[in-house]
Amino acid sequence: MRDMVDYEALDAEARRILELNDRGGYTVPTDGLYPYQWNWDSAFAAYGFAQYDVNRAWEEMETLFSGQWDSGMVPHILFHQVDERYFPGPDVWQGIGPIPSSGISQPPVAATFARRIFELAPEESRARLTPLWPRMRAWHRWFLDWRTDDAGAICVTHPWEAGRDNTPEWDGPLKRIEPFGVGEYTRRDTSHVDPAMRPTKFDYDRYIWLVNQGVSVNWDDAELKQINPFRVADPTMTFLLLRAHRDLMALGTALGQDVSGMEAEIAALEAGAASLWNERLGCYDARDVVTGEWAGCVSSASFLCWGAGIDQPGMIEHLRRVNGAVRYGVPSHDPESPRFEPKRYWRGPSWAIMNYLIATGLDAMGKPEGEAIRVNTREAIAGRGFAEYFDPHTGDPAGGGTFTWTAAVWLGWASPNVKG
Ligand code: 9WN
Repeated sequence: MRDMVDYEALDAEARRILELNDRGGYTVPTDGLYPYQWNWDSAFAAYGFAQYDVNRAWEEMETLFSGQWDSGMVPHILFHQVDERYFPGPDVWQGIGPIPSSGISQPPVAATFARRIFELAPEESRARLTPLWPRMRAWHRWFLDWRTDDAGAICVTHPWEAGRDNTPEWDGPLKRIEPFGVGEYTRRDTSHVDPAMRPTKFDYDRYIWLVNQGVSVNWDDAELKQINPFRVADPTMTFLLLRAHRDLMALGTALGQDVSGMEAEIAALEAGAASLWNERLGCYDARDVVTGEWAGCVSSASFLCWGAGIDQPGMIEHLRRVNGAVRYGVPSHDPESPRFEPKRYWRGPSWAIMNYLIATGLDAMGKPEGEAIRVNTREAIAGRGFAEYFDPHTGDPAGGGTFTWTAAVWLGWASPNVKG
């Protein structure tokens, strides 16, 4: 394949996408479909920029943290400039931070990428990272204060918080919600993308209802915890926060910051991660905190365990099985499950960013399976472009195009020209 593909042209295209989506200090995930700054997308963007412009990488992080709330929460969307092409916008969310924002967070990968960027360019990074470190510490603390269950796992309070919006893990908890009072609204996403690749109206009604719940208590964390019926202990958040907390502690040590208490927090997160083991399924799984029921899902989030430093017997066999059932892994949901849909968003498609997180975790644990995921991701992107996600059977591009985080992952990891 190497001989037939012009990888230099793809590297150039990836950079062009980052520049195309650059709005000055922050990037949008893709024009039109997502015209604002998203939290975990931005951390990936920073990693992409860092491959050729470290200053711009830190700028991305600084803009993200400029939206941090007094509580420490860093919102999942920052609405820098109102854009009618996205719903729900700032008027619906009514965030209470320093700049208009949503009211929930997203997977905390910023510290993980801050560490990557710091290691790439320590001299240039030190002064930029120093003021960000306490902000990252406060954000992680907010998760530990407001998003843990009794076992110490990190919970999501809205499907959008996990960044894996319509994954089958949320089906059970969402069914318990009657979305009274949501009324009429106009979705914008389905005017940009084929509705067959997006969440359903059933899902959207409940997404909006949950936003309204937050607004009704002015996003007060304690009150929301009382009234919100959606609380799911989630492998995405738990594994990624555990990874990020290890990275934050390493950075804190390098910077001479006060890291006291962090080891105990890591131990608590490890206990939380262990509590997500579904014995019957033989896999890490999401758990509805309200009912205690397991989701019963082998999903791409289950495979974030290695990144968190956990090597549990049985997990590698699941990975081999699901990847063996498709051409372009890692599928976001088990292809052998009746709920698998190869083109619908988080119910089957493969995502380059998840592949990056899973494969780098495998590499760090000395497992050879990560390299095949990297090659697969490279082939999917080289064959069909920088799509939001891919059909795992055919490699067909799906969702939005010219996608920031797909380009970033290409530049930092999937391209054969990456220096390593
Ligand atoms: C809601 C921007 C975001 C990603 C999420 C992805 C999708 C938003 C949406 O797009 O979610 O946050 O409107 O569908 O699921 O992971 O951060 O790329």
